[in-house]
Amino acid sequence: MWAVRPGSDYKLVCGVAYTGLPIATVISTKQDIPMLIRRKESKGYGTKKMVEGNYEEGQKCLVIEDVVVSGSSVYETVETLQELKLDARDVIVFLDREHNGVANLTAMGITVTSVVSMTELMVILQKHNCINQEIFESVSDFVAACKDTSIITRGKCLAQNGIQLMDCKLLSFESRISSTNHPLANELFKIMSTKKTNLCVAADVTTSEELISLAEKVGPHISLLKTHVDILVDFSKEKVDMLKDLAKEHNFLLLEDRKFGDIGNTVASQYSGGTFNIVNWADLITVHGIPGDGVIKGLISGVNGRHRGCVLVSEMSSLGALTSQEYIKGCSKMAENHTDFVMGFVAQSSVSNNPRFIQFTPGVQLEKSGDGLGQQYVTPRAAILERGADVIIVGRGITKADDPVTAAKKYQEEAFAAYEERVSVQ
Ligand code: S5P
Repeated sequence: MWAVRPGSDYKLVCGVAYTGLPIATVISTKQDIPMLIRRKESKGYGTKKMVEGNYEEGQKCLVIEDVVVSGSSVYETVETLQELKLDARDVIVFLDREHNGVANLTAMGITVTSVVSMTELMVILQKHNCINQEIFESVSDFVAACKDTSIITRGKCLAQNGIQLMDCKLLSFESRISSTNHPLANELFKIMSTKKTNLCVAADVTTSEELISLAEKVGPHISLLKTHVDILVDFSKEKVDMLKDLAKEHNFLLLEDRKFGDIGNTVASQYSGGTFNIVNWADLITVHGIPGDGVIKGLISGVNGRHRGCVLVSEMSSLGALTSQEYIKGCSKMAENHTDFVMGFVAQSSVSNNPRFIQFTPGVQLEKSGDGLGQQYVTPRAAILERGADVIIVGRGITKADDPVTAAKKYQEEAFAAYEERVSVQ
């Protein structure tokens, strides 16, 4: 295999999991070239963690595989290596099964050389009386009949794994700006694109001092800060003004997670009055769809010309949530009827294919799968690539971390990389 390699000066080799790995290991040790391993598992891993080994950007890497059929496995490996900015365009395989894999890969700019093709192998085996004419002919017929293969790219792969991502999820935030006339949806799409963050931190802390300190620290890494002001023991207008200043300074929006869920008349008073006077300072609020249209109408009555919006809680992250499919559909309909105020959904799946609506997904953590009180977690990558989240909402994964800034940065990077991966799907 080494003898038929397509080029020279390889600084790395990488086997395609799994059968390519022992071959690559032998070549690596014999030729004294460092080896990389690309994991096959994709769930929950960022691109960087998919590859084990030491490498530097721009290094030339030879990809090694035993058999090429459609070329999909080879392509997946090459794609990951190229995402890490490695020069991975050359591939050696032992056997070309002649199912169009080499042509498929060539069309993607990849050079493949093989030791033998299936036809050549049959000729050799026949010459040495290892197979009879009947087998020779049936294999030849099979090879001739099975040329119709194509490379499975990530988009097709998502579909094949039963992951239903609606079309609007393949659009970039930038391109979705034109789909909405909601000023805050517009602003959020812009913040996410320019600041390169689709992270919302759930600031579930109990004192204003902690809240301000957290907002100061994570401000540069977030597009939204979500609050539960009724958890604070010392809510005050001065502290809220400080929070608003920080939001302006670091360019993020404020989402008060009040989950309004009463009749229109009551929510109108809760929104623009009482201790918290939420309409005065929160750009966005969360609302339950249970009461029906009236809840939205009641809230809108308190807005008085300010730029405000709401997010409908249509599906919850907690175990045993009663948010049925019928309820979810009802929320989508309610949103379509009030596009001037509703800018998206809190949801665990894509509930609308309208690109104007932004999906906020809570229940996201890198470490844990639950909290013992019903919360259920998925990774940022799964939330974005499998569940269709546009924005991930992360609370304790950041607020309880030893270093919330490092944690926020990590969630920001993982979530934005997953979003970029999603929109690059063809
Ligand atoms: O379904 C939901 C909806 C929301 S808004 N599940 C949730 O967990 N939330 C909120 O997201 C919840 O109120 C909390 O503020 C945050 C999740 O926090 P974490 O610490 O579990 O990440």
